[in-house]
Amino acid sequence: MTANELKSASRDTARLMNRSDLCRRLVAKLKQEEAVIGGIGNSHFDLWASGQRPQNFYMLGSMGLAVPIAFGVALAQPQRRVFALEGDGSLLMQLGALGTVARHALKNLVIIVFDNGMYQITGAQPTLTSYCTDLVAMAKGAGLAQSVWAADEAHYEELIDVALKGEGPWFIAARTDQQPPAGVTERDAAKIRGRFMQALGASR
Ligand SMILES: Cc1ncc(C[n+]2csc(CCOP(=O)(O)OP(=O)(O)O)c2C)c(N)n1
Repeated sequence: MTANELKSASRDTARLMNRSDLCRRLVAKLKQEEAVIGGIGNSHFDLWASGQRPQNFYMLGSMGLAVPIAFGVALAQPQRRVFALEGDGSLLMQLGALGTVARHALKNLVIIVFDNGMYQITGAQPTLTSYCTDLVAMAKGAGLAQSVWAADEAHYEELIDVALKGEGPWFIAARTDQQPPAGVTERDAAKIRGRFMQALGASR
């Protein structure tokens, strides 16, 4: 089954879900040392709070880098399934990455965007998605045919199951609420990088 064969939602009909809950649901399904890159913003906080796997990387510095980092990992390690978790604000800052992902069509790459319509971590300033911008439409326009809005939690889980088995790249968008993250990442960039590279067998 492909994502296109699953029921689809639109941004307007997608249920407002909770980012911490969605991170926990994802992590609970990981069994094969999949890599997960949590973007700056609350995505990496909730990834951290979902259980600290050494195959998780937590982006502390710049917006928009979860997808490029995940792309690099997926390119270097095609046997490993790689997830990028990104906020809508950060994704909007690095939109060109979607075209790069589409052009290379890595089968092992999954992008999950948590769209809360705001830059929540810096004070809840509204992003473009709270006005008129549809990230799934943008991803499709960038060439990512397998782009879908998750209708609700059960659909989100179905999409993750498909993405864990089927050929990517996948772009899964979830509308999320305004709840604060469930934890705060340890702010030690060197430790985060070292542990991640070691877990991926990429230490120098
Ligand atoms: C290039 C860059 N610009 C601005 C910032 C400051 N900044 C850090 S996180 C963030 C908001 C992130 O918003 P989003 O990705 O939507 O995630 P959310 O906080 O809503 O989870 C901002 C403005 C930064 N770290 N890097």
